[in-house]
Amino acid sequence: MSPLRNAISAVGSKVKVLPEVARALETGRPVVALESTIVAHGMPYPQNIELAKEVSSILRERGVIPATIAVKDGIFRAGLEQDELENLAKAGEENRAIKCSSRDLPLMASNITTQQSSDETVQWGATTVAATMRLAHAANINTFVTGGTGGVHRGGELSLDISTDLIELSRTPVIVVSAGVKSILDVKRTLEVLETFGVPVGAWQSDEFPAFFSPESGVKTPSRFNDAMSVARAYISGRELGMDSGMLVAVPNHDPAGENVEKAIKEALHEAEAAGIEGRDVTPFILRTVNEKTGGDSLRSNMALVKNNAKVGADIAVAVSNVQS
Ligand code: PSU
Ligand code: MN
Repeated sequence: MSPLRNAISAVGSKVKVLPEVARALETGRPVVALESTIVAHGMPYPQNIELAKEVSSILRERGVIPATIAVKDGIFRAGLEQDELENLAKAGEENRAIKCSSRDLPLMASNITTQQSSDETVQWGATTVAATMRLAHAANINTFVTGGTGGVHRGGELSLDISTDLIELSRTPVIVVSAGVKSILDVKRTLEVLETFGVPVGAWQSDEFPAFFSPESGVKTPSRFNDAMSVARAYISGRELGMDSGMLVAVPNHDPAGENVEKAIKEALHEAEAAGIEGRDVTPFILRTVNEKTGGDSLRSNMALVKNNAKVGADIAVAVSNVQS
């Protein structure tokens, strides 16, 4: 073995897959990846663990095996044990988890200190949509359910604050099921960038691209997906053509709390700007502030939309496994 190959196996660049998930993948049963940023940083404890359990049940009821993606003690993971998930759910508030995007994966695997991981108490890399896609693909999982993906931030044409999620969608063949991108982002420019990067994007049973809390963004969707089988066929066609891009399936959230949340988001955006909050800290700040302002409505609505996405994602994962077999 060459020295480089030796080094690669020594740092464990492979994903450690939970036995239940590995068995499902070997036998062609559907698996859905779930991200860990939403658990560690996207929602407070204990609502985050409640939601993780409910999402798992929704998937299992439909014959789908859940696989939460994360980095634990420098090891890439697909599928967590129940006690590990509990540990992750408390890790955000206890500063034991850092937000881990694609570029952080190799650094975390070799314990390289980054700006946010200099603290020795860090055990978890909570993976964003981008990092989750990357590890899901490495583990051979093709469908991934989340809440919202990142995108082009407002003013992004000057700040260049554009989420790696969009780059990853262009180069990693995983179907991402989300409620669209938040209205704190620039929805129009996000869709422009996805078009430039050649990413198939569609709204689920709607002609409008959804804006996370609300089904309405005022922007028409580039495509419309009417059923899980058509998503699965489109995905397989892309793979057969040798295309590496993922796909974005945006599911409208019809939870009634939406309006109230929209107003709070606008206020929180002004506050973030006034406080000089930038870059990767913007999303967690906005989510926290909006939840306080809406007396919990945004959290409830966020939980509802993830569960809704899980139902759609489960059907898509089943359809992909049927097309493949
Ligand atoms: N949207 C939410 N909650 C979240 C995120 C998005 O409602 O926690 C997270 C996701 O993990 C997403 C990431 O991938 O924020 C995008 O961060 P950034 O813009 O720094 O790339
Ligand atoms: Mn960013």
